[in-house]
Amino acid sequence: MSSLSVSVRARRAGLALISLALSLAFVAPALAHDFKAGNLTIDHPTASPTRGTVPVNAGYLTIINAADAPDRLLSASSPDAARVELHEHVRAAGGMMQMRKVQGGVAVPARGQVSFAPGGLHLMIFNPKAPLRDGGYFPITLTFQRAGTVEVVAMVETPSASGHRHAH
Ligand SMILES: [Cu+2]
Repeated sequence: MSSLSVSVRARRAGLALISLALSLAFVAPALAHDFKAGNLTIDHPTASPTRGTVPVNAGYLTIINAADAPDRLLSASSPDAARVELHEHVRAAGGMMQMRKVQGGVAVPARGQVSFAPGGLHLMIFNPKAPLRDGGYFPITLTFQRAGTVEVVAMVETPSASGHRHAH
């Protein structure tokens, strides 16, 4: 049993953010954490720390759908950044990996899941108000076609070594 599992209903997101912040203050970092939006679970959202003066950061998470109907992540935003886009990596001619904005949102299959992870789908965070520091937190708002809007708190941590870095 995870020592920290936070269930968040979208309409109580504000309160839940406060209690999450309080619980996190008393536990070691890098624990799993998750958020609920209807039948969706948003598992362990993270954001990459700011490198130098680069004004973009990547966000990662897994969305698990317990419903018999598919859903779709339409958009993301943050009160602490100019804008957040849904991105994917694609292999271009010549084998180079490039990233591009996802058109039309990201499908979350019925009774399935979709992962945003290094080298694949990711959130692209543009111009955060303040640099993101390892061990910190960053708020992200996700809007789904069916489940509606949910606020999550990403932990700022360096992506695992298995993923390759991407440059802009
Ligand atoms: Cu990107």
